Amino acid sequence: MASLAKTLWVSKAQRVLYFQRACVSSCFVYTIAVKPVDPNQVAPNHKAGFVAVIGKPNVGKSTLVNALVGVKVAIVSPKPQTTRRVLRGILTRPDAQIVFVDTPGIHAPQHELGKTMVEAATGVVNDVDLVLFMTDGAQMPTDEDARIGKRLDEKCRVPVLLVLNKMDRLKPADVQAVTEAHFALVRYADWMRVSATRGTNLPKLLDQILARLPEGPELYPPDLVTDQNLQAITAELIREQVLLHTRQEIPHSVAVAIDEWEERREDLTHIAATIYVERESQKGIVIGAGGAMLKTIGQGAREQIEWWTGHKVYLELWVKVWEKWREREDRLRQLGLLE
Ligand SMILES: Nc1nc2c(ncn2[C@@H]2O[C@H](COP(=O)(O)OP(=O)(O)O)[C@@H](O)[C@H]2O)c(=O)[nH]1
Ligand SMILES: [Mg+2]
Repeated sequence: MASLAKTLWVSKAQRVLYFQRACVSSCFVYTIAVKPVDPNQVAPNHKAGFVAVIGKPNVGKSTLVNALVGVKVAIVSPKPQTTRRVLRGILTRPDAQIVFVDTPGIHAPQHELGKTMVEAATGVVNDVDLVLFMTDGAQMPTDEDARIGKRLDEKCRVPVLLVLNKMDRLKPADVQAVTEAHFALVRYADWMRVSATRGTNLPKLLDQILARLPEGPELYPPDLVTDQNLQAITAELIREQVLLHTRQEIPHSVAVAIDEWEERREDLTHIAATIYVERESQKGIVIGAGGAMLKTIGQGAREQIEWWTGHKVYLELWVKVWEKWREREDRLRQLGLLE
């Protein structure tokens, strides 16, 4: 798994660009090689394609992508707007390769960061073979769901599958009214009721997806589970721990950057990362009394980073204040949240 995570693959027509990371002190240098795909090796009727998962914040998009890929490629939290950028999770089977495109939740943005997140999410809709429009199927739909449905009706030219998630929470008495209200969200779409956390109906959903994908060779190498490199995953895993352990405005005010990445020994990677917050008071909360909170965050993240690296990690965390970073394009660029 470690070697997969360290490798970043990008597909382009029939060719795959192979990026291999080399570390030079704290900056990362990429070398590029080209590996052509042999069309003769492709199984007959093999399917391959991109499937975007879109919807309002917190409906379970990232949970679904993780469940279908079988590896946690996207962080998840009960707080809205956890996913900040588009990322891919790749499921490879003998008969198909499905590239799931996880997206930030579509909402009415209140700052520059929110704007770039919503633009990124809506921008993928016509770059894929299929759109999964996910809603919280345990509740009546909201105006946000209706706006997304309308946008899909107007703009989306690829098939849409309506996915009603969180069926484990749907009360039997509500089934008919809630389901009908969700059907009214999009003009025409097949649908599936699922529970991403329990895995209910996911094999059926996969069958529905496969039926709508084109035939073709693999788009990514078969052992790759995500297009993110290990530094990006690490920054996200640290941010996830902050989301889990803090409340109120902190989760939205936090960004994480990797400052140093050094493989000190074959079995030990030294990582230094900075957690950015917007105010001094938030810095105090993230550090906690006697550094207790930062320790908890570091421990939770380190265990998961070690799963990806396959060996020990020494994680050094710093907390710094970057006032109003979410409003500033230069900061968003530095964090890789804006191209
Ligand atoms: N009960 C229940 N909770 C779910 C389900 N799927 C996701 N969740 C929870 O919903 C919250 C948001 O999930 P996340 O995947 O981050 O949502 P996203 O913002 O749409 O990507 C998390 O607390 C998940 O555990 C589900 O099928 N049932
Ligand atoms: Mg998400």
